[in-house]
Amino acid sequence: MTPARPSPATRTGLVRAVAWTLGLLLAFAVVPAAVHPTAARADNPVVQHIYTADPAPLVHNGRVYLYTGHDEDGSTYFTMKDWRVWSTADMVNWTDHGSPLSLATFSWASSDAWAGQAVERNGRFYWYVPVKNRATGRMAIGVAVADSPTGPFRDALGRPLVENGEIDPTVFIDDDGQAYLYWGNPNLTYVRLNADMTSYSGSPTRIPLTTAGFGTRTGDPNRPTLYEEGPWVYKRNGLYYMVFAAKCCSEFIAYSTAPGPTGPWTYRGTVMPTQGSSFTNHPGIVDFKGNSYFFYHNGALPGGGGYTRSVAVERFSYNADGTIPTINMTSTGAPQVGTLNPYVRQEAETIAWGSGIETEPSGDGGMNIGWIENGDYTKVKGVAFGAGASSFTARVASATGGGTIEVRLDGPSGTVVGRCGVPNTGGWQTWTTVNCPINGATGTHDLALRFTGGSGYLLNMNWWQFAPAQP
Ligand SMILES: [Ca+2]
Ligand SMILES: [Ca+2]
Repeated sequence: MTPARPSPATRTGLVRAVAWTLGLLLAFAVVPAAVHPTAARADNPVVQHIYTADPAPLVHNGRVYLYTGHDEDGSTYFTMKDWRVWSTADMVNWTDHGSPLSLATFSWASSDAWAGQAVERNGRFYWYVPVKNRATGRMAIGVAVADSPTGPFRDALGRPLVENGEIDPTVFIDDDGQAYLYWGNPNLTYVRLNADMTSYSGSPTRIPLTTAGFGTRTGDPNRPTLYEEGPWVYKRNGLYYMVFAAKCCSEFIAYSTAPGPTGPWTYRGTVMPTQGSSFTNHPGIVDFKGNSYFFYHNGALPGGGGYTRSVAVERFSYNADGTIPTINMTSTGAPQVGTLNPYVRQEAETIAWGSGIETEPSGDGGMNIGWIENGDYTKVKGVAFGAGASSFTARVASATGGGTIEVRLDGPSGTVVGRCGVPNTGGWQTWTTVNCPINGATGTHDLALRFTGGSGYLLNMNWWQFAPAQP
């Protein structure tokens, strides 16, 4: 599908810079050398191979699906053309599901694939996004629908759902089944969605932006409250929460609560202070497997900043009275929940930390990793080998001389437990399966797949799987 291997020069520079930064950090890390010196501890940002922004998590069937925007490499404005989907079962190993929604999905949209949110209802997935309406030149809210959380999504209406020149939709379905769409900058508006999730009843209604409801901003007579944009509405223990980007610029994350979905709102203070070298931030909150998680974005990747952002996540606990504690950005991220099973097929694009790789839609189905050069690697965390693995299988393709997959425990410089050669297969999307013996992989370890070979691109990988040693 990409026979010419177009060189993502900026991206390659980015990931190389990540690797360099990690190397520098490791070089100066005060860690006993005997303790896996190359096991990178960082799990934030969630994605390393592209810039991501405006997180919207959704819990479905034992996974967190993360819907994000996508900042173009080297961007100097909010130049955004598509949205991305990622998912995880353990909060650290994230699977790249590619881009099932883009500006091209909306025939009436011209630009600005900005911050949206997806929700499930009756087995269908509805993704609300702001885009510029070509006909009016104003920002409008579109809705896309799919039968799977990873799409493909199609335009549900062929026109905007609502349009008032404002952005940042959040969607919430109350316990009684009534759904609400909230959005806006500089105003904050809601409308009651019908059960079909693609039409509404009544008129869009403005939420009064009072200082009691949304805090006091000083220095801007046009914006007397802290509310700026990016609302995220949900309900917990009977209390309604509206988390939002506050003040500008730089933004911080604040929140308000209310006894009902339409208010009255009471300002509750800061969730995340201004941090992280992006002048915007954007909240998303879910509970998953007994924990609460706060998603946000910053400029933490090399080359990162206000227009080249990255989504990150922290675990947190509500205070006993339901208030949200102050949450700080970390490079550590959320701890892993559970382990990864190496004895079932795992996608190559399931990654805790990647260096030098890219992803693309695969002719073999789903996504594959590619643009792999000598020394590039992927790492997954917490792989439960148990009594031991006997062999490793990988689905691979190569239009060049191929290379070697080094199977390493704990990190890209960790113990080699196997080496798999990958031959020329006749094309970047001409797939074959390679297999090699494994020795010494027992217990639970991080796993690095490190790629070695000559110059240029070596191979693509779609998936991998270990076989257990016979008892
Ligand atoms: Ca590369
Ligand atoms: Ca795959």
